[in-house]
Amino acid sequence: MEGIELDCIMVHVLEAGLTFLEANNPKNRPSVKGFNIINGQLAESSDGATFDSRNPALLRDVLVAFHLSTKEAVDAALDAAHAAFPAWSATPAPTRGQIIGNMGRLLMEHKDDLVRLQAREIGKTLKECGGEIQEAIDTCLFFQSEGRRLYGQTVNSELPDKELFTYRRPLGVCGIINACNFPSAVPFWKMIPAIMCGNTCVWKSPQDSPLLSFALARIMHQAGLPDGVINLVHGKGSGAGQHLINAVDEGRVNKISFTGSTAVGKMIGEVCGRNLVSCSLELGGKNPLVIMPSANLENAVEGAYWAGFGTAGQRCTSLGNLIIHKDIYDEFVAKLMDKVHSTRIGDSLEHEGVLYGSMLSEKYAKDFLEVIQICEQDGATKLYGEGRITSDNKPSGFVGTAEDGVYMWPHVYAGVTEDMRCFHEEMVGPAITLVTADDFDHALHLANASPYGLSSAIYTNDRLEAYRFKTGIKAGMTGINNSTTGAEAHLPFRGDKGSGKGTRESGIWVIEAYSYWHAVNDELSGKLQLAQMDVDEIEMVEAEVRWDELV
Ligand code: UN1
Repeated sequence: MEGIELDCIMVHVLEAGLTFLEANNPKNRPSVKGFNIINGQLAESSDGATFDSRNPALLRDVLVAFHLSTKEAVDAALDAAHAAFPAWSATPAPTRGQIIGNMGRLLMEHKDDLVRLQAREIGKTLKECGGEIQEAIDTCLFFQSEGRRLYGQTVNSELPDKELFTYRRPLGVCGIINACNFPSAVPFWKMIPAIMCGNTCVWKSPQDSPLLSFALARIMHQAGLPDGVINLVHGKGSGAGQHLINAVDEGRVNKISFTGSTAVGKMIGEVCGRNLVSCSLELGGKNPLVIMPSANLENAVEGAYWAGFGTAGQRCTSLGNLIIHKDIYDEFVAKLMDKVHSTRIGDSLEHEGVLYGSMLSEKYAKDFLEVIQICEQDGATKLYGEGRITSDNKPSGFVGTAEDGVYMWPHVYAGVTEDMRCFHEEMVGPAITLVTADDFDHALHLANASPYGLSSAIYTNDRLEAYRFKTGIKAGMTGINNSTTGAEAHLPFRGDKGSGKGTRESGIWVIEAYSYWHAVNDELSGKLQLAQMDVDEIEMVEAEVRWDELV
């Protein structure tokens, strides 16, 4: 294991099936190779091509090499999921729930190791990784008992001696594709309800968090999950991910659940649509946050700052347009900029108290630097931010050696108006755009003016304004006197407009996404009774109402 320092979780994962790639690996090359998990077994992709998982906060820390899965590998995963489906869907739902409960308990047991592994693989802070693993645990605990419900209904028949019932049935094999910004909570949001309903899954791990995905899949199997119920394939979107989407056209996938960009989501929606296959699409956002004069400005500054720069702005719920009423604009922006100037940035594995760490990967960093150029092209005024942090170009709050990883300055652009591209474009990274509103109606109009509709928020102490905002906004989620981020694991999650279509994630609502209603009628009369036609006719009784007698 030369050249790589192994965390405790790495040892667990190693025992669970990573192998030495090379005896004498050159410096900064991974010393171990990870595998797909197909039918519960470690599997190699057929041509052996690999890609590295690299710590974006410490680029010389290359964790493990993973397979770039081929079409054959994805097909093998689909075969295993299809083969496992009959027995798993016939397993009593409370038993399925029990296994899910075991997963939650194992996540609790390994929480500290998983938090460190996640922080190391995607550069998110330990605090945020802790919150995220907890979200995965909460999801397991919620669906453990849902396995004891999964209720259907009894429905009264219009005919005598006949009973009607509804049952929830699983859809079949689900293709799961998630992004690396929430690499534990989001795949659990998808796969836990999927398997609770009796489906089986092929999970394409995010290309920037394959090791964490591998560890999570191992834990799922340790919890007692039968082989083939969840099959894990690694690779890139254009490779393994695309093979999985193509399998929809081949009639081999019954559901796709995707979290990622709106462009890819639209493509997936087209493929699923033409095959009449159900899909859940959780896509981008340009989440608005409105500040009204009656708000507690200190509280509002905290919320806006966290929404914009927590997770280095890489949540799909991160703040996009900060819409500030003109009467408090100067005061609010002065307070906000004080906080922005003091932002502590660095690797949370090395330094305490950082607000955010590195970008999720070098690719996220490159895309961010490209997209913020739009702000300047549009003529927005830059209040703060100098692109990538280097030793010669760093904010005072940066800690560590900048060149070790991919770190960004926080960026604030002012003077943004509805006619600018940067008002409408999602910018994944630490950048917010400031927009001035003349009054409440204008603020609400601006909040609805982007093509997205994921999260939204307003700070106000006027109850009527809060009411008018929550009834007038077109978004999947709304915070009142709160930031745009921070959805809980048992409330419906997903957006509208360009942010997504279809059913919700989380809570009881997600069950609709992974089951269909089966209506069953049971004719007990021993004869054919025709619905609508053999129903007794009820004659109305002619009765004269004597109104004068009633008064
Ligand atoms: C995401 O960014 O895809 O509400 C998920 C939140 C988190 C989940 C974000 N609980 O910000």
